[in-house]
Amino acid sequence: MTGALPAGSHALVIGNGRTGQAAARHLLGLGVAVRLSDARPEARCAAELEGEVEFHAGAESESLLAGITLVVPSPGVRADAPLLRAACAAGIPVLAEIELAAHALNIPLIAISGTNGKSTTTELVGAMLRAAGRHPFVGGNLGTPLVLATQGDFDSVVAEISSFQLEWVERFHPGIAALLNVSDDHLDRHGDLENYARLKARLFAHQSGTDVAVLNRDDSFVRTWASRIAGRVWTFGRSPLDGPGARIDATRILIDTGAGRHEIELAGLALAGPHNAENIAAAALLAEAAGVPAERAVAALRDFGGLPHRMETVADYGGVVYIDDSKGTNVGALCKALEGLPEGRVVLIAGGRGKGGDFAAARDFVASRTNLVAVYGEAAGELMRAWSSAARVVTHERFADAVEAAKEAARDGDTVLLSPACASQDQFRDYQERGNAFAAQVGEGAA
Ligand code: UMA
Repeated sequence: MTGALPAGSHALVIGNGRTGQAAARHLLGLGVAVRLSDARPEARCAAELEGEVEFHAGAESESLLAGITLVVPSPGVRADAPLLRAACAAGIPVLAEIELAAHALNIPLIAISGTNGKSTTTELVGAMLRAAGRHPFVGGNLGTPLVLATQGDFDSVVAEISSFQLEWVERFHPGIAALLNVSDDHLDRHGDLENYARLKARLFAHQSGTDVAVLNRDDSFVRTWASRIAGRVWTFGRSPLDGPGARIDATRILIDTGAGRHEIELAGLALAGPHNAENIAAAALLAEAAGVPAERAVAALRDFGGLPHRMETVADYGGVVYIDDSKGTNVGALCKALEGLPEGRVVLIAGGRGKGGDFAAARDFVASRTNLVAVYGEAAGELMRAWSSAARVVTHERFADAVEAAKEAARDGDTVLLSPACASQDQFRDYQERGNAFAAQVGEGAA
């Protein structure tokens, strides 16, 4: 389906979360009749949508498709859900919420994807645009559905885009787009790394020669796409520059896109560690592609404080630093977290709900950096099997007990790191709730 939605359209929006409600409001605004469903029997229609949408809670039967001409699934709905299969079999178009947004937006769109670092990079690009006097919408997977960018007085959009959001796109076309890295994540949903990576590459599918694609040239998966992208490719990495882009070394980032060269000093930035150097390099290139003067971008970077639940120091007492990296929900994020910490022993808390990644890939990092690992939750057994021959691992069913064990084990000079390598939903609503629980529990000892 392309172009405006035909008159008389009747949409089924699946999922009564942030995306579903925003998509429903957006469609109502376009004059489309909306049926909004949620698989949870206890789901309730939001007050502002009551009387406006036809609301269904509970089992998702095919009868929900009766009279429907368009289906908009929330990102949390699996692509192989029976209702979506039935819609496809019946020839009913299925469109992602980000696709609806892109149809309605006529301001520049900067999209950022990757397994790790995309939230930090998205926020940083937003800050750089603001520092240049622009008024961007900053959202997407970050937390605010992209369709909300169509409401409000924005002059540009900076969107964090997940693989879930890219499952049902058709002509989603960011003029500036970045792919930061690809490693095991969401394999429980996408099957294997190839499929997951292919979804991420959809970011660039409709780019043309005037567009800019920012790629990590040191990432073996990402690098392979450079030759298939129609846009101008700018790369970042630690290896020597082989075209326009950014080169990271131990103390600075050299930016050279052909239009001029400048350097960014890394000392003194709140965004510390090798993984953040990559995020900064990508953000600087994206901002330059969007026309932000270099000195404005650097000023925004110097003022940037980092993101909550992303390597956030939440307590520091008794010689022990407590770091909340609850948003690190995959194995790659854990490796980067351990790699980025200064010298010293680490007591690691990991666990929750596994996402099909290979925990053994973090074994060497865990072995060399930790003196204790407290694992918890659904993935505890798998984590124990992956790491116990290389590190001291204790297991607990409940998150709070793992945190307590870590607190008790930590000694003067240690870092207690929550970097779970797993999703939170076995014991929490989301990673924020888990991070807040960690901060509250470790904060108790600070008084
Ligand atoms: N539901 C159904 N049927 C299903 C599946 C879910 O009815 O088959 C219902 C659930 O009962 C629930 C609702 O759908 O009521 C939730 O929908 P959702 O899971 O898509 O959640 P939203 O609140 O719409 O949030 C989504 C993103 N969630 C996911 O991708 C799982 C949010 O990303 C995003 O911030 C938000 O849209 C705004 O764009 C979160 C996330 O975890 C942060 N993302 C993953 C990640 O970063 O790793 C991809």
